[in-house]
Amino acid sequence: MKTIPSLVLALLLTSIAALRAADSKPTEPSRDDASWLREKGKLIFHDAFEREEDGNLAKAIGNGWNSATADRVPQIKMADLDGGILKIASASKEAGHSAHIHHEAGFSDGGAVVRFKFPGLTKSESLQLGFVDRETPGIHAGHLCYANLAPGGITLMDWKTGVMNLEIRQRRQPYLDRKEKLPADLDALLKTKQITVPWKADTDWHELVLVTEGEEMRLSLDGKVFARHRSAGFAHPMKRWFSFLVPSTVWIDDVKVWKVK
Ligand SMILES: [Ca+2]
Repeated sequence: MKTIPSLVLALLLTSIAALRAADSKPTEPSRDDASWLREKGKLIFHDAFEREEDGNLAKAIGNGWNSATADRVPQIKMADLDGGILKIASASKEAGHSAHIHHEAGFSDGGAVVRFKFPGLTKSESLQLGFVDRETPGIHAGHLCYANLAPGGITLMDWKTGVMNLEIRQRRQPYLDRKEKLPADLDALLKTKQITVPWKADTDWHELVLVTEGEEMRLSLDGKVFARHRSAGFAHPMKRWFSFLVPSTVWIDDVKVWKVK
């Protein structure tokens, strides 16, 4: 039997070790999550908004969208389909809540690709988007995890094992009500559940990709991973709804939801 020369063997083992190390590292900034979704995933929902809305109420957007806040203010139009764009203008004051628009999703690993822009119609425009599961007990309103795009930064948040976990929420709420500092241990715990990356909002169109893969959530903008965070709640097995929370104004041109697993 021919033996493998020891130098070749050593090189081979070193390259295997290097590959393994690369596998366990966080994903690279060059990672293309839109391609990952297209290549490994199944498209479970697509809306290009090429139609007119039907009134102002919860199902006015059509194509399976639902609004948790529209029926509170039936006289106000919060979702206007115009030229293939969903133009959201929340009546947050009148409705007592940011516009909450959601659609069935249904995946463990996967995500959404959204073309959006801030139209510059109101001050401090922001957009929160993420995943909800109202069928799992122990999570306030089923809020699992979100990305929030605000004028100065983008935040990724695990709410399932963070602020919306019922036990944590119950402990935290009295401090919020009294406008007091949180106890150090609770504050430290909650800090592990989110990450904020500085970002300067503008009024251009952007392609946003928000995915969860195991315990990691990643947000990409215009083809580049912009923020990523690992936290147990991101691995929730059923992202049942995809949802937008809009405090003021935002325009959405296209939404795709993909299931990888
Ligand atoms: Ca469109």
